[in-house]
Amino acid sequence: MTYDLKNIFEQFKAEGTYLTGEPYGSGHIHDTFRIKTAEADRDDYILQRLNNKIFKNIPELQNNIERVTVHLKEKLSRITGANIKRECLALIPSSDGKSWLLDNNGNYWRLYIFISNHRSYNIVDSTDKAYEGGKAIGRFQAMLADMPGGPLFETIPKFHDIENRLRILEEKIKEDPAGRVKELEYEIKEYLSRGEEMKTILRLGREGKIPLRITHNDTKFNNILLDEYDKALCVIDLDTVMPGYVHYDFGDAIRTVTNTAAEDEKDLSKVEMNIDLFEAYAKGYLSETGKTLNSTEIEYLAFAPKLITYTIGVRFLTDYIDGDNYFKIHHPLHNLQRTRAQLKLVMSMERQYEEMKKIIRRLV
Ligand code: ADP
Ligand code: GN1
Ligand code: MG
Repeated sequence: MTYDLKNIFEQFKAEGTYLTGEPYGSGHIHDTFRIKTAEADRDDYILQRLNNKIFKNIPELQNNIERVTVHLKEKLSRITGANIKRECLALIPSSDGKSWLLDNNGNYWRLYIFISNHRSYNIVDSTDKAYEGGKAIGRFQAMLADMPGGPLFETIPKFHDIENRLRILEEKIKEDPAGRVKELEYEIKEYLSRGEEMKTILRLGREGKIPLRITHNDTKFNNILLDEYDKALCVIDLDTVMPGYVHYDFGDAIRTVTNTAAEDEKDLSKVEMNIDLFEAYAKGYLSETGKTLNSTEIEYLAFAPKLITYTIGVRFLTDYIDGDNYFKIHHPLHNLQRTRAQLKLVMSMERQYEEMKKIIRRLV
C-alpha cells in the first residue's frame, strides 16, 4: 500500500518542508514512516498510520498519550539540563488542532518529532545497555506515579490478562480457522500445560497484594531509545500506557533484554536467557523504583519474565492459528517461529528461575 505522505504531513502544523518519507523501524503494529525535512535546522518527524483494527478508539488512545506526554514534560521541565524534545515524545497537532488526523480513506495518522541521534536495539549485547534500559523504565514508572486526572483509558482491554489470552487461544484451537492446529500438537501442549502457574499475578492482584499502577505494557527494548553514548534517552510507543502491574513492564523488558537471539530466531539453539543481562536490568530498574514497590511486588519480579514471555508466546501462537491477523509478518511461518522462540526462552528462564530470585533478593 502506498500513501501520499507529503499530503498527509502537510496537514499537520509541523515546521519544515517535506523532503522524503520512508518506512522506518521494526514495530509490529502501526505503519511508521520517517519524514525528513529539507531544512538542516528543522526537526525530522515520525508519521504513523495507526492500526485502528487493534486500537478501536483512536480519540481515547490519543487522549491518553496527550495526558502522559504533558505530565512527563512537566516533570522534565523541573530537571536541570533535561532535553525535553529528546527525552519525551512530542505530538504535533493537525491543522484542526487535534493530535490525530482522519484522511478521506478512513486512515488515522499522527505525527511526532523524530528523536534525533538516538540508538535503538532489537538485541542487547552489554550489561551497560541493559542497566540503562532498567533505569529508563524505572524512571518512566516513577514519573507517572502521580499523574492527575483519574485512570487512563484501557486502549486494549485485558491486554496482559493471561486468563483472557488463554480463553482466546482455546477458542481459536477449537475453531481452527486456518487449518493449522494439526501441525501444532507440541506447541499447544507445552503452552497449555503452563497455564495455571501463569495466573499467579492475576491472583495476587485479586487478593489485593499487588496494586494496579500506571504501566507502559510494551517495554520491549526497541521501545526504549538510547542516546549517542548508549545512555537512556526516551521511552516511546505509548499506545498501551494504562493501568497494569509492574510485573508486566519488568517481564517484557527482561524478555527482550536478556534474549541472546532475536524474538523470531529460527535456530532455537541460539535462544537463551542471559543472566548477567537480567542482573544489570534489574539493578537499573530497582535503583529507580525499589523504594516504591511493596514486598510482594518485589518477591514476584523474578516470576514476571516467565509470565510475559509466555503471554507473548501465547499471542503469537493464537495469531498463527488464526491465520496471521494481528502481528505484522514478513513470511508465512513468522508467527510460528516467534511462538517457538518464545517457548524456548520460557524454558531457559525456568532453568534459571532460582538464580533470578537470588539476584533480586541480593539487589533490594
Ligand atoms: P509500533 O507500535 O508499530 O511498534 P512504534 O510507536 O514503536 O510503533 O514505532 C515504531 C518504531 O519507530 C520504533 O521502534 C522506533 O524505532 C521508531 N520511532 C517511533 N517514534 C519515534 C520517534 N519519536 N523518534 C524516533 N524514532 C521513533
Ligand atoms: C507489539 O508495537 P510493538 O511492535 O512495539 C505488541 C506487543 C508485543 C510485541 C512483540 C499493541 O509491540 O504487545 O509484545 O509486538 N503491541 C501490541 O514483539 O500488541
Ligand atoms: Mg514499538
